[in-house]
Amino acid sequence: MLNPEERIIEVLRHNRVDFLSSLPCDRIKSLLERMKKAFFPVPLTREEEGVGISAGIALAGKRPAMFVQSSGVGNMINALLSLTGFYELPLALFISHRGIYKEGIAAQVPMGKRLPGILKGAGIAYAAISTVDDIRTIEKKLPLVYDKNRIQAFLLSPAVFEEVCDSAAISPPSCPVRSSTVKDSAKELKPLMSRYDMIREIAPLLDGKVIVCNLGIPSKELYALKHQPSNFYMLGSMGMATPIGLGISLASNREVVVIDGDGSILMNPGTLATAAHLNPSNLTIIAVDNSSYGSTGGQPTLTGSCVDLAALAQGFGIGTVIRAAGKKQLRDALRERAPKLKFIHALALPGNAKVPNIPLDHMENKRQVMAFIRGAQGFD
Ligand SMILES: Cc1ncc(C[n+]2csc(CCOP(=O)(O)OP(=O)(O)O)c2C)c(N)n1
Repeated sequence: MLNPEERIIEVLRHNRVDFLSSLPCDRIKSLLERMKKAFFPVPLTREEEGVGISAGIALAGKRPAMFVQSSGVGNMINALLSLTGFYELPLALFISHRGIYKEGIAAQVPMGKRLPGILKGAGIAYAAISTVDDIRTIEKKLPLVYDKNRIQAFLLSPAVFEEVCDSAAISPPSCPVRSSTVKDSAKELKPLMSRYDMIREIAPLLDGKVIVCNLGIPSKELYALKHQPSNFYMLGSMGMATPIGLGISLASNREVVVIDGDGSILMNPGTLATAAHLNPSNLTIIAVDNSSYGSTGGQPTLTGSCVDLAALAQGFGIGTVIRAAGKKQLRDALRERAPKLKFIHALALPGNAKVPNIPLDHMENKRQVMAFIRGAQGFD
């Protein structure tokens, strides 16, 4: 007889789930530990990035699932609606539902109690898994997630795992020794080109690659300068360009280039740590740093005052970090062969080009990108 954790793993296996992103909850700790061995694990720094990574995985035709705590749903809602829901991508959400059963932490109660109402209000389908018998509901509903491109939440009561929760030993973290001085290798560079000029400069090098572009004017500029069916013009979900690119790079063998922005990276910086940890060799992140929220009127971001994005990327553990400002520097940075993940800190002047809206429906954009990725020699 399988225990509840083994049964859930079996259901996921049966439904050919490929990638499992998670952020821990004490009540599902042994389930999470077991799952690390059964599926490709994506450890998250914040639940929202998992939505972006899962979207990328789904765009590559694979099957994502997430395991998070109920409090984490509060960190995901915009991305769930404006990315997963808007683009009709599949996502199975397994939520450790705190605050409703033998809860010892009072702060879990407000979110836990309101979670069904929050999901209902957001139009996200959910099913309560309150007893071991309810695992049958997962068996029934999970296939529809991937067949019908739906978001489906399963609210896992701690009661389900009461008997087995403490059984698995958690693998301990490694604690590296660090040097006490931080190397400062950066030459002094100043921005020379606008975002538009930068995209024009690198456009010939983007051929045949999957491009995930930051929302707003960057996407419009890319469309005007170099539309190709493998460009994904992100809408709505600010901060998700790098996670989406990371997801595609993990789930396909296509070369992926993310054109991100300083404001967006500052919104979701932890995803650089996730990217550094997973370290895909087919991913390049270009951080176009114009020290401003260009798309909303050019308000200053904190890269103009105190934050150094290259140092941030290095601090998060990305091995290849290149700073670029001039035309040749930028092209060379993109051409440079890196053993693994590459991060280009592209110093840009503020300002937007006058470019029209993108005359491409978002579902058509999704269809084209998915067809392009499918055309690659994938992992099937
Ligand atoms: C969650 C959320 N907050 C705010 C916005 C409004 N918004 C859209 S684009 C943008 C600026 C993005 O700035 P950056 O990533 O630096 O790119 P840039 O336009 O400067 O190239 C903002 C604030 C949004 N779409 N979503």
